[in-house]
Amino acid sequence: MSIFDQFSEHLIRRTATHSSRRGIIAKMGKILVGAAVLTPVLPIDRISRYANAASASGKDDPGSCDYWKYCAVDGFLCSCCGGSSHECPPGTEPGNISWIGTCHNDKDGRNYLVSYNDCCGKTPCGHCQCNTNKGDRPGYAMGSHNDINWCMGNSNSTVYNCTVSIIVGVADD
Ligand code: ABN
Repeated sequence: MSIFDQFSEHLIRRTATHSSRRGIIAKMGKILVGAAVLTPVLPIDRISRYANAASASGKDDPGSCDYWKYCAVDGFLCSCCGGSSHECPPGTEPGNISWIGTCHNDKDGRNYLVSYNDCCGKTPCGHCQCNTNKGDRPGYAMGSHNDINWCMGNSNSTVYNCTVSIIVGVADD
């Protein structure tokens, strides 16, 4: 037997003689409780964890209805349809008429005017349907109703594909 093996055996036997199973379990319990109490107060950088939590909630994700710019949207997000949050997908064109909303951006604490333009010329995209509808009024209040195919104002194609959200200005300056 090598010296290392002898030393290990000696150490293990000594530990076994001087400690009970219950004692070891009790010690492990103390360590676990201590770790649970101390970990939240240790000076660890948790910013990335909170950043992930924010994007998991969709607030930072242009492919999610929770994205701040989409507060008054009604339609399929062009960012899920081959375009982006502000660009129509290839083969479609923006409608001439738009719906305007005011959305609050948590990141800088400001309110922005957002224009919701329908993209026209292809069949409805069918992905990421969002109905956040802030400021929307029932259909009988035509001037404040957003559940409308704004492509109807186009001469080329009135077929609705998806909706883009374009920042047109700051609302509270
Ligand atoms: N403005 C989006 C939309 C398009 C067609 C029908 C309803 C709403």
